[in-house]
Amino acid sequence: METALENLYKQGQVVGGVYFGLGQEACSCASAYALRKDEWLGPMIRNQGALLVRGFSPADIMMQYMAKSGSPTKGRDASSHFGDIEKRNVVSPISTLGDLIPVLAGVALGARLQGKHIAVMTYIGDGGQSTGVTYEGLNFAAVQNLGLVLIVENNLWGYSTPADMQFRVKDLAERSIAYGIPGVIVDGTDACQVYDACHEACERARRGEGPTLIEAKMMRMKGHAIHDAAEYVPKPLFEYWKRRDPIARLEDYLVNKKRWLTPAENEKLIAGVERQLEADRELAMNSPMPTPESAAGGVYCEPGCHEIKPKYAMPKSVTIGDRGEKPSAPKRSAAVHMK
Ligand SMILES: Cc1ncc(C[n+]2csc(CCOP(=O)(O)OP(=O)(O)O)c2C)c(N)n1
Ligand SMILES: [Mg+2]
Repeated sequence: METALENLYKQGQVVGGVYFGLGQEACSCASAYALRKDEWLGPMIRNQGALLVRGFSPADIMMQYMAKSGSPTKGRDASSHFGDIEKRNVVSPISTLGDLIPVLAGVALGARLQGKHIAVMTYIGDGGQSTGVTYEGLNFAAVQNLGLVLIVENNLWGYSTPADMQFRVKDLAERSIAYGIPGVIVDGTDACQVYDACHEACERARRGEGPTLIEAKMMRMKGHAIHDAAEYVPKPLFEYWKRRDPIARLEDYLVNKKRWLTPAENEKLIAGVERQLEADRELAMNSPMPTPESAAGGVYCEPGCHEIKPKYAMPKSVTIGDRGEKPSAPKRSAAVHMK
């Protein structure tokens, strides 16, 4: 899909830039699969894969980039700022890095007030994790014992800043110790590892045991966005990580290692995806732009526009000090593990 977006951009069909998650597909997609349908995702710009997993179509994403009237924001934004709080439980990305973290913690708190422990998931980059709001949001989730799964996407670059100019610790998962929560390191190019760690973190969240920080190590295989040729990245780094391409790895796992897919089934699968992408691209290309008269609509709140109803039950009142632990919950130990 992202390759199709790149082509649409080069054909002058895209309004604005295009952001890519190439090299990060395993992290983005496998993590989202660990969530249940009634749980919540807060994607960032590199998580277009997660949007597909949550049920958006490639046409939705293409039309959003092309600012078409059929796009999720009806042409009001030309990249990633859309979600779906009604059906898909997706919170719209917030550009100020880190700000999604307290929002998702708030979603988990809201669910708990309705009597349900749910898992909520969001992402932050190696650059964005330095922000103050990351600390505030994750610390809040930790002390409130909220089911936040925070995936730190360590893709070695924050725009043109290399990771070693962003932090001094060896592994970003070490940060979990200071929050008093579990920290896990995964190879972000291995879909199975990502899924296992996220599944385990979601299960903790559902048991009411609080947040988990997962550091996924991988590499941003393009520039920050399409305008950035990434000439500051040493070439051997690309070569090293190209050999660890997440899609090729999963394909090798399914076809050669496990033999769960025959080569013929795999070809059929790929052909089916290509066909869908082509159909979605046609649909997006042929869709109209918004009419000029509609430009002011849907920009400011209209009556009923932000009505947020309880999804799980009517909220209960809470007593001070109630952080969601069940009376039978095991006592949390001070020691924190890192895997
Ligand atoms: C608080 C804040 N500071 C700066 C920016 C501008 N900005 C947007 S993306 C980006 C780089 C982010 O790097 P990283 O967090 O590593 O994410 P990646 O792009 O690698 O996925 C910057 C500096 C921003 N959006 N918000
Ligand atoms: Mg980064």
